[in-house]
Amino acid sequence: MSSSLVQNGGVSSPAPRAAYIYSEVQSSRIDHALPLPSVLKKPFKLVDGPASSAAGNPEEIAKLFPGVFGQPSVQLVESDSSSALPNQKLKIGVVLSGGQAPGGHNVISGIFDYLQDRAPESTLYGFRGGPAGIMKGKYVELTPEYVYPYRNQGGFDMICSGRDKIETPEQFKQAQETAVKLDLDGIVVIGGDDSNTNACLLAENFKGLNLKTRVIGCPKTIDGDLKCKEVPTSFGFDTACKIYSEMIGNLMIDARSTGKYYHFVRLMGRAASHITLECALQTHPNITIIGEDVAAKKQTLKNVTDYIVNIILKRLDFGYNYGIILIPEGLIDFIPEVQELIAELNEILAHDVVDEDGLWKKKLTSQSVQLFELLPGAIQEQLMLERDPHGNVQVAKIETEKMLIQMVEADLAKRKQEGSYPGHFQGKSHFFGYEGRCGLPTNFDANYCYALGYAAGALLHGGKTGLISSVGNLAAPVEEWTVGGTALTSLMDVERRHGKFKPVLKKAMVELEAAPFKKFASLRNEWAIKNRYISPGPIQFFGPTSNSLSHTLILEMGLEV
Ligand code: FBP
Repeated sequence: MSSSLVQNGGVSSPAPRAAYIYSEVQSSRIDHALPLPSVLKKPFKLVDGPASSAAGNPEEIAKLFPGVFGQPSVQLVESDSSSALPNQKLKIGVVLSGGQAPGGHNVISGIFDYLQDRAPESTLYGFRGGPAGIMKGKYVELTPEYVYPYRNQGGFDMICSGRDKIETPEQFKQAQETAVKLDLDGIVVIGGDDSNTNACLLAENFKGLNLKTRVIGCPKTIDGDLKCKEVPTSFGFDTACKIYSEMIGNLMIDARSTGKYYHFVRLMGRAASHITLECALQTHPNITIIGEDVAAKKQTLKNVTDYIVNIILKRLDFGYNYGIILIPEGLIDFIPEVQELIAELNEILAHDVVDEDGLWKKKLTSQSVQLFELLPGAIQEQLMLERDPHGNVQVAKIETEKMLIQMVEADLAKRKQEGSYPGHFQGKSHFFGYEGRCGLPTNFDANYCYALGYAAGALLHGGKTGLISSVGNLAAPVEEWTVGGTALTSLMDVERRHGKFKPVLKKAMVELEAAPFKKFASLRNEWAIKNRYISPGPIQFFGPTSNSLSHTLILEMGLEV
């Protein structure tokens, strides 16, 4: 590989990291050698499976992706060197897309090392600042010296990320121009459900134009909602949940020590409640709200408040005036009456002037006005904040934990006045989100990401496109992990939006019939009253728990925790 550092476009980006100012732990991680699945250590070939279909509406997906629909998934299998992939110099681009997730740097290291090991003298470009970097041609050539300080380190700052989408014809044209200008053999898109949908559209677009550039996705998101049979988990989920669980465990001991606070902890997870469920399984809090459960029971905000109040009252009977409550970030989106209110507010914000005299409220239905008036002022303001580029409420900015504290407080104050609540409620609010996204990746995330990146390199080397890198058999030692690629279209369905079919990679929500939720549901009543707190402590890199998998993954694989 060339050792020069090429920057383009005068982008303002952070100065590259300097490993000499690292902490001892960071330094020790840099040189930590990563194991590879044994198939990646020997000559291998790519073996196609049967033709694939789609997660839903295959006819529509076939129409939207005529070039890549139906292609088989692929497995890497050991081979003799005569049938292994030929030596070839490749030019590959990599992009990080969406929110940070621990392990992203290792995916890039995996691609980089694959090229060095299996396609010497290849070039790897890192697109800066997410998909906008592809469109604007902002990139850096990744060299051994450039990559080194980021090995096994958290964060995305090696090339940074962004949330832009490549969707309009002009944007696709810009992406084509970059691919042609850099003479790219392939692009690896490291991202969540939206980014991988975009990766597939790009693969289709390039294929339709007979460009040689192929596109491979990698499953990233701390939210844990990009998974399927072949892709058992998204990277970053393991590390983020372990960081949050350590902090929750600490709060549990604090609560037990002071005996006077209820800690309301809101946990990241824009849509699905996987993070909240995993942290509950790791720590055993007194109350855990799971959004998908609330939606299935069609609960109102008042129902959720009543549930919390009832447990607080019962705990007081047992002499406990403290507790830990976990709330998923996306909760309000699961409550039908709040969904209705948000939909009405979206319309108003899109088309009307929100005047100070409140005339806009006349456009709300009477049920929504009532609910809006019931909400604390700060939440009302947060619901009116600007939407994200896709028109969604920015749930990370809505302080649901504070709202619930106020609602519980009001209920208990009323009971106190009536003489039915002798306790003294003090709620403390916490939001654990950003602090989990850039931690040093756990051994699992470090190894998983490295294998995902190495596999992405292999898939591009084998001329594949429109696949997501997939590594399986994760309960076994790394050497026995399986490696391959899954057709992105096989994970897709369509949604009808603005009169047109739009492809979407289906989000994997918490399944109420699956083992992780069932296990939680069988224990939640006991955890509510009896204190069964578990404090997992900090992430370990050596010793007995250092290679443990998330409870969710273990239970989903049909194993016992
Ligand atoms: P991705 O889906 O892109 O991985 O991001 C997930 C997430 O971390 C959510 O948990 C959170 O709601 C959101 O990002 C916050 O986004 P932002 O970084 O734009 O504030």
